[in-house]
Amino acid sequence: MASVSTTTPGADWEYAPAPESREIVTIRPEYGLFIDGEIVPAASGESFTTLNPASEEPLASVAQAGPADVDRAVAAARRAFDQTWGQLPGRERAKYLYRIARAIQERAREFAVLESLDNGKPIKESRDVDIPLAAAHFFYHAGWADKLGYAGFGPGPRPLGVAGQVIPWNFPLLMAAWKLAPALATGNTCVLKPAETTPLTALLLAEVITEAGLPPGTVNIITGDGSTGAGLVGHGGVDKIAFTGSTEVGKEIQAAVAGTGKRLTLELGGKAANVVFDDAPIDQAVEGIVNGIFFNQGHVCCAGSRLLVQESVAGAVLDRLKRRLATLRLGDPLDKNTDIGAINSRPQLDKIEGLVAAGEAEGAQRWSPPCPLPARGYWFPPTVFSGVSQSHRIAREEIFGPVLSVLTFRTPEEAVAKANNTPYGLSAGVWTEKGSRILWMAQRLRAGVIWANTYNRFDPASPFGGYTESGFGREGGRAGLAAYLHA
Ligand code: TAP
Repeated sequence: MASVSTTTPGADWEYAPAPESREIVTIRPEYGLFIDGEIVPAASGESFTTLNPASEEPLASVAQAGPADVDRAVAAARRAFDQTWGQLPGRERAKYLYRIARAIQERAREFAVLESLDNGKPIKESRDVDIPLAAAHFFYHAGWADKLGYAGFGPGPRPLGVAGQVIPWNFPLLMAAWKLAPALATGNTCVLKPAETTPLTALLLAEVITEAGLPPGTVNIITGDGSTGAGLVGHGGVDKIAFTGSTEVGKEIQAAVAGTGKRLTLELGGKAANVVFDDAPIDQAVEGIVNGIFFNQGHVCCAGSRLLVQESVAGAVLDRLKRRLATLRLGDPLDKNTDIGAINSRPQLDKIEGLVAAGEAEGAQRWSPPCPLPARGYWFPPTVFSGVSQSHRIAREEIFGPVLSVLTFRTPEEAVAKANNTPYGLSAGVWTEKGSRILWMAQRLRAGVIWANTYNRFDPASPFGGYTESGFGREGGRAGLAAYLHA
């Protein structure tokens, strides 16, 4: 594994560093809450610090919203629903959403650099995946806003009202777009709570929303920790809760919302199987395995964290996988050559280290390519466990890091049984040259999304969501609109 920080230009065909400039981003020392179209301090005056996980450098101080701020934000969203945004026809709402989409595109580089600084993800991912997809979600939903009456929801589908939305840190701007775009397209107003470790791109989005001229209160962004999220979930003025995050918190939210009449969608964790048959094109499958688990440092709910490989090709697949992993470059997230960036936070790094230690203690074989880690910041090398059995914790629990557990199978039936042996049901991958086998597998795998001969492909037109402990409800496509409309 090459480390960007140790490269010598010209030697051994190493890459020279190609850092993206952070000049394009102006990070203010302090950020307030975005409520009723204005930036305001938290009523309590409390704040917290958001860090660059690649260097542990403090980036900014951010307001910590408490109950009084949640109240203000929900009241502002209610007024906008009753008096302005909620009264607009779909064709007018669409114009605002198109404006937001175009502004994200125009400021894409700024958003990408800020996302990589605050989250630790490589610039090539924020630049090529997160930001373009966030813009695509606004474009896609802008197109729906004036066509809802023809989408099979009856002649005059009605919005729910005020949506309370809580999102995680792994795709901060993209998750904000997944939540806001369908809610706004269908005529709802929003109170969004970003994750504590990654609030900055949501606050830049507040600037875009202001410039796009949305009526004050249509979108409110309240930063804070889990207690802010819990306050929003429990607020009596909210009609719908949309949550993306861990299964553990999702269960708490489901219990809190039960019996209140609030509508709820939960997008939770996963432990996906990426199934490679012996007739798969091995080189493409290896690329798919790498993309499946090492994209975004494995901080991906639908990550292909369990590789199920047919026994007859297991040795060949593992050899090629290891050779490929030795070429991945870990280091400075702002370097355009970087494949693997920083782990988002100290607690997440602790969680990964704890589960990896459990994997070793339970007898699985751990392997990583030679990989010097930067001295400061939160880092974990790409790691592969072989000899994993289904009962191992690393085969059952979501690690949410760059750690792959490899299991084998002999028959398609065994592959299905092992793939489905999980409390989760978010995603799966199938690698085979036979179309009939893809369909056979897709009918039997219990997962919301199944990729065939590819992995981690996202499109706003394609509904995304899970079963069982991965949650319920869909985001994207026509199904995603339904989550914000009265049935
Ligand atoms: P969580 O700890 O569940 O946090 C998610 C969000 O909820 C954060 O904004 C968090 O605030 C907030 N929160 C924490 N406790 C809360 C409570 N009691 N009530 C309301 N809100 C609360 O998850 P995470 O560690 O940020 O994200 C990783 C998890 O998200 C993984 O399990 C991953 O699989 C899942 N995820 C799922 C999907 C989909 S689409 N299924 C997509 C991305 C991620 P703080 O940040 O301040 O803690």
